[in-house]
This record gives sequence, C-alpha cells and structure tokens, in this order.
Amino acid sequence: MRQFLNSKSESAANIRSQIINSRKFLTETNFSIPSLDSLTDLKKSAKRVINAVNNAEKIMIFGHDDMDGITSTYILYDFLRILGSKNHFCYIPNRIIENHGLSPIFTKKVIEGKFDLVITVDGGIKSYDAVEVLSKANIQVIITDHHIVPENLPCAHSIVNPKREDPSSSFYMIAGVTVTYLLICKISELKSLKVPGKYMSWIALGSIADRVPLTGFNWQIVRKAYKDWRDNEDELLSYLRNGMPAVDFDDVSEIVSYFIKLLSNGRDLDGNHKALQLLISPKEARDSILQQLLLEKKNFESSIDQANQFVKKFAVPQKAEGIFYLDDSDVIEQSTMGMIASELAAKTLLPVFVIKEKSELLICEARCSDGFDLMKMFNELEHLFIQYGGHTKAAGFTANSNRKAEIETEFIDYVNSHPTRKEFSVSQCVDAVISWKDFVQFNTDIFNEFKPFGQDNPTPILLIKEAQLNELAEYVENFNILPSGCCLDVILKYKERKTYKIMDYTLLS
Ligand SMILES: [Mn+2]
Repeated sequence: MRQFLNSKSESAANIRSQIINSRKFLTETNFSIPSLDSLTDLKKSAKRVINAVNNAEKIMIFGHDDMDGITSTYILYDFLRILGSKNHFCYIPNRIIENHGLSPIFTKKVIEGKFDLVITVDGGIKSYDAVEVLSKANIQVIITDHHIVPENLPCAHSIVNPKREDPSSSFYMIAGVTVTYLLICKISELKSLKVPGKYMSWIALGSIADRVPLTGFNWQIVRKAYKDWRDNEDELLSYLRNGMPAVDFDDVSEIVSYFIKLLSNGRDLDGNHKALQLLISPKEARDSILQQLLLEKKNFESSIDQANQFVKKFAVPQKAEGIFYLDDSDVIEQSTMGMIASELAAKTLLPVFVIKEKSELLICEARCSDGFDLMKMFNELEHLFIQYGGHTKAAGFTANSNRKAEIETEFIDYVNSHPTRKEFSVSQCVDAVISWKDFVQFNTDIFNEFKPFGQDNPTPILLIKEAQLNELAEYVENFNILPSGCCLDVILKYKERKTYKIMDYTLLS
C-alpha cells in the first residue's frame, strides 16, 4: 500500500482554492482573443475568401470526418451563407475509404465540378500532390489546419496553421475548429461584421472531442462557451437537445458529451456525412437524418461495449515497454481501434499500437501517456509508412501489409530504447486533501466552475483523510475493491453525477 501525502486536512471551504492552486491556469478566465496578426497568412486567406464570395466563385470546403472536422466545416459553411454565398459546398472524406488529406477522388470531383476555390479545415497540411494537381487546374487552395507542420509546405494560395508559429503562441495548441473560427473572425473584422455568438458552442464541441489541452486560450474559449451556452443556444442546438433522452439539462457537460456521441456518427459516401448534413439541412429535412444518426449511435454504443470487454480481458505483456497489437483474427472493429488504444494506454501508461489489416494495407491507431511522443517516433520511422499523422499522444499511420514484420521489429526496438513506464503515483495527482467530515458536507457543485474537464484539466482527485468505510459505499462506484476494515485514507476521482471512483487507499489500523 502506498504512503500518501502527509498534508493536513483542510476545511471544505478550502477545496476550491486547493484545486485552483493545483491548476493555476483556471484563474485565467477573462476571455479575449489575442491579436490575430500573429497568425501567418490569416489576413491573406480572409481576403481571398471575401473576394471569392463577392465574385460568386464556386467554393468547396474540404473537412474531416471527426467532431473537430465536422464542427469546422459547419461553422465555415454557415458563415459563407451569412456572407451571401450561394455557391459553396462541402466534402467530408470517409476515412474508411479515403486516405488522410485531399485524395485523388476529391481532386477529380472538384476539377470536374469546375470549382474555383478549395478551403480545407482541420487538415490538408501534407497534401502536396493534390494541391499541385488543383493549382494546375487553376483551382486555388486555402489550407487551414492545426496538425504538425512538415518541413516543406504544399504550394497552396495560403496556409493558416498555428503550428507554423512559435510554440509560445497562444494559438499553438488550438483545435481545427478554432483555426476556422479565427479565419471567420478575421473576415468579420475586414467586413465590419459581428461574429455569430453561437459558434462558441461548436468550438467547445470540436475542441473537447479533439482532446486539445484545456489550458491557456483553449481553456478560456471553452470555458466561455460553457458559461454562455444557454444564452448562445441557437435554434439548431435547441433542436438537437430536444432529441436528447432525459438527462440533466442543467449540466452543460451532459449536453456536450451527448452531442459528441451523436454527431461522431454519420460517415457516408462521396464526400457526404450525415452529421454535417443534419447541421446544414433545412428544418424540414432534419428529422429523418436525426433518426439515422440515432440508430448509428445505438449501434456504435454496442461496439463500444464490445471494445470495453476486449480491453478488460486484454493480457498486458509483462515488462513490455509498449503494446503492439495486430488484430489478425479480426476481434475488434475498425471504428473502435482508437478507443481501444486510448483505454489500453490509460490502463498501462505505455505507448499502444492497435493495428488492423485491410486489403493489403495496415491501419494503425496509436495512443500513449505522458513521457512519450508518438509523432517523434513516427517521424523517425517514416520510411515504413505510406502516410502518417496526428499529435504527440494520438496518432495513426497506414502502411503496406508486406512490411508487417519489419514494422513490428522497428517498433519494439524503438519503444525499448525510449522507455516511458514510470511508477504511477496517484498521490502526486491529488488536487485537494480534506477530512471525512468536510467531504460529507461539501457540495460537488463547486466543481462546476472547473468544467469542462478534459485533456490537462482532468476531473478533480481528492485525498480523503480517515474515511468511514461503512458510509463510503454511497459515494463510490467501485466500493467492492476495498478489503474489510473500518477506517482508511482514500483517493477518489470525481465522476460526473456526484459519484466518485476509488483510485487508491491505505487502511488505517
Ligand atoms: Mn482536429
């Protein structure tokens, strides 16, 4: 059993200040957008979009089939409509069929469709070939992205990506939807328009789903969206909320997590996406699309149940520095690969690679915890892949099947020479130390001001001194892990809906 911090108990009134102390950024709540001038090509892109709308050019928004990509596409599509465009469309590549970035299927479509301008959101930073093909066909491309910038950039008209800036930039870690929002802000500034307030809710959805760190500018923007959610609630958000099953409507987190679960479904063919379709369709067309999405959500939830079973039963190899799982007997579904990799990484604190083989291709979803950098690894092993991309802790690649053995060997070598496994010390993550008496008295509503929880702003962890075992059961969901005894120090992680999970404990004699 671990020895806990030797801190003395604090009064309940102090829990708040203890949490604020452990997460300094939480005090930065005054929302203001830092100067937009610091973003390379933002003004150039904004001017090009304004021209395109003024000249009734045919515009294609190229998005991405995750929540960040869908929200980015939606707000730009909606804003172009506000600007007066009647000639803009969107294309969401289906990742199961098309590769990352602008595919030949897409370029063919925009060339044949005689488009004038392509604007990418949440992607495109590595689409050299496609951008070249398009510019030869006299179609200009504006790239907006937030993924790591390669050494050479595509020959686009303009490229807005906060990763082009210094890592100290306030915008460095923003989501794709926030990059899109800043483009909208710049266009609005040039045209002296007011930016629609409703976009804030969509930024929150995209940012939380994309797991950007909820600190700094991300924290400010998402926090503002939470605070203003009801004031900003537009007709579309209300419509979606009316379709929700009975949940706690007072809790914005419940609404956000429901929306993410709903709108993450809807992959379709030929650049269509049902979730996006639902957002941009006229009112009368919504109901039938919503029904389809709800059905897909239900099916997805049952694959999540299966995935959870898989994670539960997964035998973690002893002394491994990484987990390399090739699903050659087709046990898991492609749609849950990322989730399985995340769960295994959280469970083992090791880098995890979940790989499936599909028509001569290897598809990998990789996840890791602190202390490891997936992109650094992928950059080093670039020669093995057809393509790869992602972030430090969540990334993926595709490769040729015949490189299977080679990939496995090089991966194992790499993780062995870059070990990350650390003795996990829950006590180091504790936000507040409180007595049992204070714990039973305080109201979890004080946690509301720290929401939304997410990357780098996890749900609070409390160390309760001298907890009473016979009363603890009513607060925790995993009471059965405790041995019998009467009194203990216990570390609890707050869960939604006023319950906790036991993370660690010490029995007191
Ligand atoms: Mn993204």
